[in-house]
Amino acid sequence: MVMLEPQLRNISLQFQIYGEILHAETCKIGHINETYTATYNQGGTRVRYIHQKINRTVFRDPVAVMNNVMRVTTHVRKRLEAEGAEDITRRSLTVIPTRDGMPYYRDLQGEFWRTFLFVERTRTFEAVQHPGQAYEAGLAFGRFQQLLADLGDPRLAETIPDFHNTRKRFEAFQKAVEKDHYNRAQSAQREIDFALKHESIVDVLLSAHARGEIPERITHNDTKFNNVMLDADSGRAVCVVDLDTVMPGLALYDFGDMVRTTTSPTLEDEPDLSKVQMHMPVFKELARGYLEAAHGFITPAERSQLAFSGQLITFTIGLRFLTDYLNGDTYFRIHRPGHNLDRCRTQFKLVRSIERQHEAMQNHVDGL
Ligand code: GN1
Ligand code: MG
Repeated sequence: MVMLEPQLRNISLQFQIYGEILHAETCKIGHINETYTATYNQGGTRVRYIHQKINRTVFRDPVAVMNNVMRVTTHVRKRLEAEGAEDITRRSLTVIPTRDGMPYYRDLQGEFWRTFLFVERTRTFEAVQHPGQAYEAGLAFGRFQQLLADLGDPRLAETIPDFHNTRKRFEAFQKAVEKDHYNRAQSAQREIDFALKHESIVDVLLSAHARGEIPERITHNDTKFNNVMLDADSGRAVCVVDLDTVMPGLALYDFGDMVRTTTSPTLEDEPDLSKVQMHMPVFKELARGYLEAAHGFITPAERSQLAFSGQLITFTIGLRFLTDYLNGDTYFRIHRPGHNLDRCRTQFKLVRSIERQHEAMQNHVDGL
């Protein structure tokens, strides 16, 4: 058990939680926000909540983030209620308001805190253990898109503008190489060359969207496998979490990040690159799960890019890790020197594996 920081005790008093906080632990999942799991005594029963400090360097407008999160969670809950679904407080996140009814608390340092009901009896995994889990992930994020398809006006705020704009990401990378402020380019020369050679793929989806071939939708934008809560007993997907980047985007970005985070049995920073491989049986299950939920709205143009989206997003995230490495590790939290370069290498290895199997992936998707 981690000692409760006095600061967290103060945070705990700000929200509409009945009972006293017993203890809290940091939750290490995620590279961006600071997350705590807190246990309260409520009428003699232990009830858990999530307290989270929003990273203000990454999310410049936390109020807009929380407006989005409120709209999204409220909408999903209403849709589930209308369907007569059970277990709604596990199937969609519940934001706990502050004592004066706000969706966030701003502390004296100006930091933004928010609180969610903890979703009990679930598990998350950093890597897929068997293809059935990829099916569950595909189904969960496809369903999430489907539930939000009728969200309506106004358009959700772009909490991070140009988040998946690979052209802009590429430009940021070029700038980082040019500056080479930390003298690290030399140690990443192979990765830099790999990135430069791939410039031609960065505009594919952006151009298709600009030509009107691929529509904007409400998408999750951070569909890492560890953002899917699976039921601890049945293994079925219960809900998706990490809603900070839910905003207008392309459905393919979501599918692509699922390919990135499910189809290799390895961690995102796996040092043994020989283990980093796109596994076709997992990809098939992922596509099956996703299309089971998305077949009603996904267009033929989107379908035709499902296989490519995995390559593009894996490349883009690798590029972002590389850029952050060159820029001195200011964005992604690292746990050791060179961590972002390791993450980049793992991503680029996976890109190569996807490229080698592109035809088989494409044939599979075309046949669905
Ligand atoms: C970040 O914090 P986390 O782990 O959910 C990042 C994603 C990356 C991911 C790579 C807001 O997500 O875009 O794909 O790391 N989130 C943000 O692991 O930049
Ligand atoms: Mg995230």
